[in-house]
Amino acid sequence: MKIGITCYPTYGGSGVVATELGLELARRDHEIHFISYSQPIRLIDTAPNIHYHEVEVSRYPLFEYPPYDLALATRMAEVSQLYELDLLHVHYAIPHSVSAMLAKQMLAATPPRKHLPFVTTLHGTDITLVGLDRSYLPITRFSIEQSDGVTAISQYLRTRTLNVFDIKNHIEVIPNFVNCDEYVRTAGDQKQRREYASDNERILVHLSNFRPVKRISDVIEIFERVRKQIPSKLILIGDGPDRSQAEWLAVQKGIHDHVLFLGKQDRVQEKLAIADVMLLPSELESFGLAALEAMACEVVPIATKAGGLPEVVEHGVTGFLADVGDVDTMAKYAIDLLGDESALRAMGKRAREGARARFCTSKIIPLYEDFYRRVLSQSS
Ligand code: GMT
Repeated sequence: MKIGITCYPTYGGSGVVATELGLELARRDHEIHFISYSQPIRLIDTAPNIHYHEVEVSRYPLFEYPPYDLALATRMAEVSQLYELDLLHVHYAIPHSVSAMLAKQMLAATPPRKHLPFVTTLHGTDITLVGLDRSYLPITRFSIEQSDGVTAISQYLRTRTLNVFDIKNHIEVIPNFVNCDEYVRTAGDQKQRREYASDNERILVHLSNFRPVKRISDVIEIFERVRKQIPSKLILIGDGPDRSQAEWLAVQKGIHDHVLFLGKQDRVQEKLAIADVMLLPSELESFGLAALEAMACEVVPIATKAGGLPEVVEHGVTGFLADVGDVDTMAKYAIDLLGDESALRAMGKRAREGARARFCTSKIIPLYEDFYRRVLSQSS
């Protein structure tokens, strides 16, 4: 198939999933065309069947808000016609599904009249936050209804979308995935540990875009409690609005020397694989891709029971779950586990097995391929 993929090319989880999906589909001999305002950050590997088309948005003094969604729709239509795409797959409803809807209408109305179905994948904040804003809700609902296929990354998000938006579409749940060959703990990675921690120290890790929903201050609070009992370091991967607040909190608590802010990283698997535990105390996660990536690397997630996280992490088996804000309980889980080497390694192995059994690319990518085929056969 020839597939156009649009996503936010930055560090958000939806862009990561979209890019990894495109790369995996390309490995399965599909022709992939990324259409976005900049090259997706994980689009490092290239291949002859992977193309990237930049969307140029013209700046003009009149445009206080440059109309990216219109430029995107135009580029989607151009690329679809030029490369004879079979379908578009957009990640994150706003504004991508609206642009895809416009591109589809333009192509249908303009000779030689091409039929271009589009699939929308819902990731979370496009529904739970942005879609609930009255200024976006009606158009988000409309573009979801107009999609030829809709997928959600967890049961939680599917149910929430159906309830909040009151739409009648079928929403297929296709969970997020991880490449279990790339996200793996190796002996070589363990040598890298020494760059960050001494041999007697444990490593806790957090990976996010440092937005308020991630509750970064809870990460620091948990680590402060852990550090009092277990010699350890905290590695923070990513960047975003709450980073400086977290840095300041670490200084105030006198633990700044043990908290390592690495910023944005290209190959997060190499950093994850040296850690023992991941802290993910989010207010909400419709899936929690970071937890899954950690699990594949035998890193035990300690997360909240929020949203779709219980679909990823099995409490007491592949990780631990606590109430949002309950930093004492999350710290206790970490302290007990980090203090018991054999329990830690056994849970790490179960975490990887959990990831492998349900969320490996080999299991999930064929679900997307089947879904595309169904959309193509139903909408032609
Ligand atoms: O977590 C974020 O703030 C980024 C956001 C996104 O759309 O880029 O992540 C959402 O999609 C990820 C990939 O599907 C999920 O793993 C995250 O759980 C989800 N975030 C939230 O629901 C807050």
